[in-house]
Amino acid sequence: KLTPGFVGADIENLVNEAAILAARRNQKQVSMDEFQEAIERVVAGPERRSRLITDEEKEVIAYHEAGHAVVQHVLPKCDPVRKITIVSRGMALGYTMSLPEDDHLLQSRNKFRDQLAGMLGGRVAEEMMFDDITTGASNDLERATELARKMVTRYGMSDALGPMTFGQKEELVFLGREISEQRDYSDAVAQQIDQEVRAFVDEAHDRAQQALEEHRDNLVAVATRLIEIETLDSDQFGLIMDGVPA
Ligand code: NHX
Ligand code: ZN
Repeated sequence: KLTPGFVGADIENLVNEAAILAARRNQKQVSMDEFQEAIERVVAGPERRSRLITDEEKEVIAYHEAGHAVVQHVLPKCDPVRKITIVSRGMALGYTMSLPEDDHLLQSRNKFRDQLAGMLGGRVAEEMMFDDITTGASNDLERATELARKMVTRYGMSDALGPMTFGQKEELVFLGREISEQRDYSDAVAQQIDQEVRAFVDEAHDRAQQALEEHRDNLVAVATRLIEIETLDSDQFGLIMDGVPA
């Protein structure tokens, strides 16, 4: 349940990492704690506690992560938040871990809509709290744009363009065709695709904004707690969202 999307090689890597951690801790057995840490290492890289971060940056990171978490908590089709942290790991200055409760073979448009809003929650929180935005959201924006584009071009989820696919599958492009051959639609359709991708991203941005404006108190409470204790598990986060004082 903790490793959705992992391929065999990822799991091999994770078991190996867990074993190394257990050996380093002089344990004779690998316990769940090592597996947990190993999963996060595989997903995001090793913890970097020695990274120097200014107080201003720490505040931005905390609000960014709190933004993801609150939007994901509020929108019904987002996966539950498992962990929020502002401890650096690999490339990331902070991250919000959410995991599906069960394995699904199919995804729906409304689920994608909620997930897109969750991905933009970090950026929107920055906008709301600091009247400025940072480069930090780059990976979120990349993933959101890629998902929105797939919704339009692969899954036929745009009402304007209808149940059609556009462009060849990436795998076919990999097999050595010229890049120019992958486009099997007109300039006019290219413009429509861009417009529809933008519409999904814009809609997600507006829904994230609405959620955070509605739950601004929670946003502040979660970010404030993150600045204090750096990491929240799902229970700690849930209590804050339920209004239970620390
Ligand atoms: C930099 N990193 O590159 C610094 C060190 C906005 C609070 N100057 O969205 O850490 O800005 O919710 C995989 C995963 C690039 C690939 C994360 C490639 C992050 C992560 C840029 C949090 N959490 N951004 C986030 C973040 C950054 C980055 C990644 C990646 C921040 C943000 C990285
Ligand atoms: Zn983010």
